[in-house]
Amino acid sequence: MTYRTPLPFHAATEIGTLDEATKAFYDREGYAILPALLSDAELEPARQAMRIKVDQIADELAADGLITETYAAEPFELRLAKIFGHLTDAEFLKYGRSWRDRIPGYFELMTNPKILNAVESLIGPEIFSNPVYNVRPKVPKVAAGAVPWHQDKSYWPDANSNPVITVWIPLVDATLENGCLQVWPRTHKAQVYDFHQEDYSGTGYYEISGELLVKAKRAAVPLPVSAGTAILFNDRCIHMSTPNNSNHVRWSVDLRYQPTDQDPMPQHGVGFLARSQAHPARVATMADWLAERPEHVG
Ligand SMILES: O=C(O)CCC(=O)C(=O)O
Repeated sequence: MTYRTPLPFHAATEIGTLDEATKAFYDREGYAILPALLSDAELEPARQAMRIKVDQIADELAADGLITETYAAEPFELRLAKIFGHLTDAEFLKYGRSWRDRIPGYFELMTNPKILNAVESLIGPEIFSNPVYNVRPKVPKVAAGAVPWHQDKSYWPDANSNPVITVWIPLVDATLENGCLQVWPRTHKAQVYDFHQEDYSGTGYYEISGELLVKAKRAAVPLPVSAGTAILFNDRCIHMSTPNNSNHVRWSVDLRYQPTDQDPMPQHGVGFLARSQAHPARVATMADWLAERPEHVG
């Protein structure tokens, strides 16, 4: 008779922890790829949250007479593409270039232990979830889907918060065609470069300026990855993504984490205590997050 040896508890909870080679790569290149970090089942709560939002948008556009069909039977990757298929960029941008709603599925994703393990291996066990998290529905052909070359830190140049780690995860396979993330390696230890607000897409995204932009195009490393793979980078790493030239939506999230002793950036919203060895009772619950409380104080 054969017996299956169960995984010891600590092994099951430490999935996501970066090995030494990956940490060295991250430190040198400024990004790391964690292939298939999350399973389809682990992505599902976030997908469900996105479906709720898409339902709301479809109902609103139908009520305004802008669409005659809500495409409710279309699959996750196609529905929003169909909804905006004949609408303008401005109509898409009415809902924001990215979304930051408090729908329970997003909290489930942001507190996924594998993600927190990955972050812990870079900054230790006191982890604050930065208020800037984005759900990105990159819809085909909509100019607002493309994100110009930038450093995230240009959005909070005065914040004394370091390091801020982005965990970027696509919910469909991210490809060159649908506009996967692209990075400029080894820029993550640099200063905040000059930037300006771009004026061609209607988004007002920040873009690095001048000669650097020319260099970035030559240095670009595209990172096509499968759904559930995580790409980690910090807020100085220069990155971008191209428009979506496929027929489906390139759904992704970018989540941000930092050590707890850093500026929580209240000017960008309310973050939350995601993990703490020192104060485990203060870690925010779903109810805290929904109520926009940064910690559990009950
Ligand atoms: O998802 C994208 O296309 C761009 C993501 C990005 O710019 C970011 O996470 O800071």
